[in-house]
Amino acid sequence: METEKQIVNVTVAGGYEPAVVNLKQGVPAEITFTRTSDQGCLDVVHSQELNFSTELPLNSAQTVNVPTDKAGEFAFSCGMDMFFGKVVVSK
Ligand SMILES: [Cu+2]
Repeated sequence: METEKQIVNVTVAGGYEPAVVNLKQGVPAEITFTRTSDQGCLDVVHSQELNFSTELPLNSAQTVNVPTDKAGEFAFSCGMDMFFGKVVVSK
């Protein structure tokens, strides 16, 4: 059986676009963040709940793996917790 993978691109420019990422439970997922603006303080994106933290060099796509074993809503934010997005994992 072929394993499918969910790949979501999020643009980071004064916030997260899209700010809500919908994922299916149990299917491996990754989010690719690309920061395209120097606006704000979004050079780090992290999530305690999703267990990732990564620097976002300008105009450089950075991919993180996102666990989808548990359904629910999980926040991610900039390094200073000023800008927020969320991942919604559902069946
Ligand atoms: Cu910030």
